[in-house]
Amino acid sequence: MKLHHVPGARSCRVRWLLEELGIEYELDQKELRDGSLRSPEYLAKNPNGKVPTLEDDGVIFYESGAILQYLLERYGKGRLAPAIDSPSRPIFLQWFHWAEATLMPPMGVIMGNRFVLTEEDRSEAALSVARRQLANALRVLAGSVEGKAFLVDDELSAADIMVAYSLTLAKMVGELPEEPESLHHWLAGLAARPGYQTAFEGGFG
Ligand SMILES: N[C@@H](CCC(=O)N[C@@H](CS)C(=O)NCC(=O)O)C(=O)O
Repeated sequence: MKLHHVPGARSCRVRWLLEELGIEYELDQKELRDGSLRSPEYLAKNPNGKVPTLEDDGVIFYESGAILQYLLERYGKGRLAPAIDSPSRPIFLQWFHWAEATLMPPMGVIMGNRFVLTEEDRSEAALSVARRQLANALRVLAGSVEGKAFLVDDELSAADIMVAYSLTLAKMVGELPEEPESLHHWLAGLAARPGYQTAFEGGFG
């Protein structure tokens, strides 16, 4: 199995899950700005020119959430996700998808307007709307992790991995406020795990 990865990118989610499941993998570590994500060989694997991309058993595919779901279904043996018929399953799915569908869009706008877009394409108005949306999402998350170590039941699930990646990104770029405390407490518990530490090796590249 081969994971195409950039330090600090969403491929950290995949690496973290691989570590937690104890799956052996080869890492193809790339950099955001050296053009390697735009090479014809890489674009043949992922025409979006983004990471993560996973190669396993003759199949090549992308989208961090889809990759996590595939790994759980194929290699999870029931770990890191509530059973399909568990009442916790819908809540697990809710948070799993909330990470990319609700938390990441404002982060994308913030990252774009702070680091990626050219000066003329940047917009203070867009940045301030995205920060309001982020604050709203963080308020929702904070209420759900208050006094808890994990989002679902009392154990680590792939929903924690999906969401904690996004929160780590917000923290790394100074977009995570000091309050509410519950967010920092929840993230610190997850960040103490060896799998998290391996996944985030190299910081944000
Ligand atoms: N929804 C996709 C987003 C993938 C994505 O945007 N990856 C970023 C890094 S976090 C990337 O590779 N950006 C490189 C670029 O746009 O040049 C996923 O979850 O896999």
